[in-house]
Amino acid sequence: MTAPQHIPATPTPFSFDPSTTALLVIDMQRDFLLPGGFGESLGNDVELLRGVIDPLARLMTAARSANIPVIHTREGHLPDLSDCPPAKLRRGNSSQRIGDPGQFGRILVRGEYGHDIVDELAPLPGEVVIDKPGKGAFYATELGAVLARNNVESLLVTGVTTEVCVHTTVREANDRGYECLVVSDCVGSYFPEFQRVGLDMIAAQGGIFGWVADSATVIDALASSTPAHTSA
Ligand code: C5J
Repeated sequence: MTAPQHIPATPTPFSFDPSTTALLVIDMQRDFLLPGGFGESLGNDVELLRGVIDPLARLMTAARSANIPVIHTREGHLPDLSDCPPAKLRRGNSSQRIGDPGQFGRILVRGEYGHDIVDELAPLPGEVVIDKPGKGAFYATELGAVLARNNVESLLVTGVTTEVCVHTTVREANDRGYECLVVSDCVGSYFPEFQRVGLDMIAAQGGIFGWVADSATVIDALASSTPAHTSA
């Protein structure tokens, strides 16, 4: 336990103890972010997501320097798709479904090139990578156990997409009692309107799901914090 720190945030300052905080990096995968990948094949402008890479890389460096564990997630499925509900398989573009061949291997299938995290944000050896079959990072994963093992109470939440996997995970985390700060320029959506509204929804009603602050503000706070974690 170290002294609580405060990050200027919306709707109020975010109080956190660095020794019980983790940085969650959601689904920064090639399938969503690379030109020519699954996300772009659905008609999306991947540049809107790629803008997250640089600030998130800086935030990850700051978190590692403060000994705050960095936990990565990847959305995807087993090669036989046995963990993908038929309803999820049927969604989306009929010519580009989960498991179909894409430019970077089978779409959202574990072990394929496109399923892995972009090079710029590659996990360091020893960092936890959670493979999740759903939108939420808690559903059917070991994330809850990892957080409990590390005494984590607060999450700095980043990744893509803001309104889908980030929001679902923040809502799951709230229901499990975690305090969540969503880092505004380290989450991304293919839809500018969803990005704006997604962030507004987090902090509305006095912080119904949590807090929002930008990466420069969070990095400043981490730089002046007293670290205490040793591993994830
Ligand atoms: C989506 C995600 N958007 N990681 N996945 O399908 O948000």
